[in-house]
Amino acid sequence: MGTLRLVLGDQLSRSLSSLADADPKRDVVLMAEVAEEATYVRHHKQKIAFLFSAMRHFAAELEAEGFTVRYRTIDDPANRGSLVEEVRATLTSEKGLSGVCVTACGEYRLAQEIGTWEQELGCPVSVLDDDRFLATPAAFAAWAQGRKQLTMEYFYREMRKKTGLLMDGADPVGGQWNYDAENRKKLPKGYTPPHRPAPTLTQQTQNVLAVVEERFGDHFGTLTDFRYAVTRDDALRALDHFIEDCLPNFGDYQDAMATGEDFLHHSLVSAYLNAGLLGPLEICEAAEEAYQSGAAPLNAVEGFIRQIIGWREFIRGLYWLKMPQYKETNALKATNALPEFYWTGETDMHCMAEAIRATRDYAYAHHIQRLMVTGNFALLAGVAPEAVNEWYLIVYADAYEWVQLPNTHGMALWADGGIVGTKPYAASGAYINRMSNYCSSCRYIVSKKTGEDACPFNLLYWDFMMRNEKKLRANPRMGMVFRNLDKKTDTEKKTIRKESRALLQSFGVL
Ligand code: FAD
Ligand code: DLZ
Ligand code: SF4
Repeated sequence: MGTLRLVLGDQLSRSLSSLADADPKRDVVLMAEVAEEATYVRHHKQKIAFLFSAMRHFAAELEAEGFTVRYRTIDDPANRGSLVEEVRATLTSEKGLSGVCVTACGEYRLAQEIGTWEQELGCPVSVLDDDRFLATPAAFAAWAQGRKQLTMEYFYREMRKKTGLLMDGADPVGGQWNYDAENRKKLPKGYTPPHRPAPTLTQQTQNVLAVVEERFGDHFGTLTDFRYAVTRDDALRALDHFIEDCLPNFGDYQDAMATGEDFLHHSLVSAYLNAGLLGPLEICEAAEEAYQSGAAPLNAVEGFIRQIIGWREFIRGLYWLKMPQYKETNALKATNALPEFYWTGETDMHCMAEAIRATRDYAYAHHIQRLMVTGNFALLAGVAPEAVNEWYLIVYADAYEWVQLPNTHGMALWADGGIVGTKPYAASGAYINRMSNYCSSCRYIVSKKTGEDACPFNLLYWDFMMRNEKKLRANPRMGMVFRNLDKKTDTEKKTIRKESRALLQSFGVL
């Protein structure tokens, strides 16, 4: 008897555990584009197009290898709309299948559902570990056991030792584990970041783009400038380009932002990595090789590797350790509405308009835009975590709950009360001005703290501190902030409160 091997949209890796011992003679691979997965949140059009096209190319590669692949397209009239019904139909239509095998999925919601399938389908369903990560959920839990604070930096050092990346025996190459202090430069005036070539659209991608526009035309985002690689080969080419042209300055300009520059020196690999077209180790090894050959400096290479074997793995470990309670936390009791301009980009705050425009056009924004612009605004404005989490899960092509949630809920909103970050990443306009050229094109004035034209981030920053004083004053890392708040007179505080309220009302937040 054979096995039905279900491959999900973000499992496009030939080394996938559910394919490792697959027998092309007896087994059947099932891949399905289903409305349930495409609409459980209203994903960005480019996210759906990227995944559907990448799924179709991956299915064709498996077929070329000799596998029997049953592939259900979204516009097939026989499409049953959900994964479980597609599995059931395939078990019925294909003869000689005795059970189902699937690699563990990336979202708690679907994992719970798959847990009911044995009963639902009346056959064995085996769920295998997803070994495309460096740390299993069990290994992360063992590392976390007994620690008061889960600090990424310590976890990262373990991952460096485990992988041997940038190690000189037992010591870190260069003598330091972390070169972050060197990675905070603003982009020099007149500087042109590297050109980012896009792969030629295959016929399959063009078909998918048409289907997505027709079927999901009312979802957020545009399809006009679709630039994603949809095969492993094209993703590898994009990686090569990053390593050669962008990595050398990745560290220096990692936190920089600039009007009209949506990609800067970032790798743009997250969508490929999270969907399985590329693996974390091969990416880090390519970066290390650039350091060894003298093509990229240590601050860039260490900073880049840390994001992948440090942050990415740490975030995933936390998700599986803390779910499902994690999602229910709301440490700052934030309940306000997400402003409409998160969907339209129509706001006079130039930094926000830029981040949302890039998000709409590319299903992408880089980390500092996500954290210190759109995330920071939602934090300061007290927007309810559910609304912010949903927005981030919808709008980015790399978004799956295992990685989106701890980043949004924990890192950006501090809704977890200090698990991901010891203090909220709250910042006034001064930070955005220091790291970007946005403020010079803004109708608000970044140096103004109150009054007409005052930068909203300035007003909201102090209002946030006053609103959350009881919860944050005792935090040892917030001492300086509250000492500065104490220097404000009662009249100043009243003005901030009054103007912030009016501002939030005008934004539709209150
Ligand atoms: P680069 O800047 O080139 O970094 C290299 C790689 O490091 C990324 O591709 C990514 O795989 C990894 N990485 C870096 N930072 C993180 C991090 N904090 N968590 C996990 N991996 C990281 N990343 C996602 O992959 N999916 C998400 O849904 C997502 N949502 C986010 C939401 C918020 C509010 C914030 C603050 C961050 C979020 N991130 C998310 C992390 C990070 O912003 C993106 O991974 C990164 O911007 C992707 O662009 P890049 O590939 O050019 O990254
Ligand atoms: C995100 C997504 C979308 C949009 N569509 C599909 C789909 O039609 N079929 C599928 O197998 N997977 C899809 N995915 C990815 C899944 O949502 C993803 O596997 C789970 O969220 C777990 O990470
Ligand atoms: Fe953003 Fe304020 Fe600068 Fe305008 S002035 S771009 S709102 S930080």
